[in-house]
Amino acid sequence: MRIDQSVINEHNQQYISKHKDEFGYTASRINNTEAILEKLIAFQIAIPSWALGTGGTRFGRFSGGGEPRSLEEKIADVGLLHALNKSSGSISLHIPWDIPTDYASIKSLASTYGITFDAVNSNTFQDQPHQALSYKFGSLQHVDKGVRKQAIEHNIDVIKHGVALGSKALSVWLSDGSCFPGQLNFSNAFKNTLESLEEIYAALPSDWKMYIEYKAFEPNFYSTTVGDWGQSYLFTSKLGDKAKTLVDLGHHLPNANIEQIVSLLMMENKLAGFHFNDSKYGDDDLTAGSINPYQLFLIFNELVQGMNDHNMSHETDLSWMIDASHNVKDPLEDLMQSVEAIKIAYAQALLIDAEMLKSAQQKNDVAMAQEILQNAFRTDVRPLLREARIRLGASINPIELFRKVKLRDLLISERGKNTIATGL
Ligand code: LRH
Ligand code: MN
Repeated sequence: MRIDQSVINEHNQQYISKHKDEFGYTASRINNTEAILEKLIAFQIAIPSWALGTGGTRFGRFSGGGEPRSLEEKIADVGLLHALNKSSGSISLHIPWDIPTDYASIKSLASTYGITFDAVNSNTFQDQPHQALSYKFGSLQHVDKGVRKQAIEHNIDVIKHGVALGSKALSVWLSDGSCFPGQLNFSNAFKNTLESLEEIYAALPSDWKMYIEYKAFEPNFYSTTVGDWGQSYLFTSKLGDKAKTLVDLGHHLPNANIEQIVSLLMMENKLAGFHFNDSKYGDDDLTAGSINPYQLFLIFNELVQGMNDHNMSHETDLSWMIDASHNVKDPLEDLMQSVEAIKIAYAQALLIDAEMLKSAQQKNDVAMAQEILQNAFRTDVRPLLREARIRLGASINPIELFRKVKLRDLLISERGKNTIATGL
């Protein structure tokens, strides 16, 4: 499914004059408008290949129809998102949910949509048909060397798929852990996992990274072998410079201070990037910024300061990815809202006067420090995002256009009402 540029331009026409007023007003109140626009235009967020269909829970799944039936249709859906917001310029694949059959045709198809391939994800949290050994009691941690070997080989296979597609990172999330006291020897599980990760690390091409994603619980409910940022940091520090910690916002225990974790991982140059989403309780995988937009803003405050302090490229030095699951929203609308919320938090963080904040902190002027942050957070930056989209040839209002041209209905007429996408 492709949307014609003329349809986007025609739809934008009706909003241009109102936008010019709002953009003019916003630009008149901030002193680095063009610098912020340049950064917003360059800021691309990878879309998870496993979140283009309706998710669900063990209690039920309510499909919305028109879901992608193949990797080709998933790339087309990311292409549609990118045409509408010009901010979703890459896809993150999950193997074996999205094994490319023909690398060349997949790459050329993706390039026709302006899509590249971000990190590739391995999967040793499910047993595949015809799999010799089960991951029921873990994979890289497993007491059985044969199971660990099988999981190591899978990760090395995933690297091969990624190399063929032009990806530059392997993303490893391990569900490994235990559900009951006494079930697992924690230090043996750690050592087995480290030894296994070392074999995978050794197979990484020289210009690749390995992301180690931590998670507090689920599917194991007593211990998780990579259960928090400290454990992930322990692994990445022992593995080497190519190993970094991936922060999935939903993988923390309640009230964890994620912005502090981000600040320290950046200080150690051990932050890989993010799986953006939001949550109220557990790994809810809700729309980014839908529950706690202030936390997302505070995380971007640490990111912008950290990237500037370490002279990092905002565009390429960290991996910006979404990880969501859609139970009640249209997957594409949900992803467009997440991209918008992430870029709003980024733009607000770019408004923060870092020098003024540092001087307030040096003077322990707590109230002023909060004033500086909240002035930025309470600034409506949406005119800046719209201006960036217009300059990129995208839609001023992606979701409204998605609905106006009935894209979901068109996808249903093309693919059917009951198609099920691989993934979560
Ligand atoms: C685990 C996780 C991980 C993925 C999976 C799809 O909860 O966040 O990033 O592999 O979701
Ligand atoms: Mn994740």
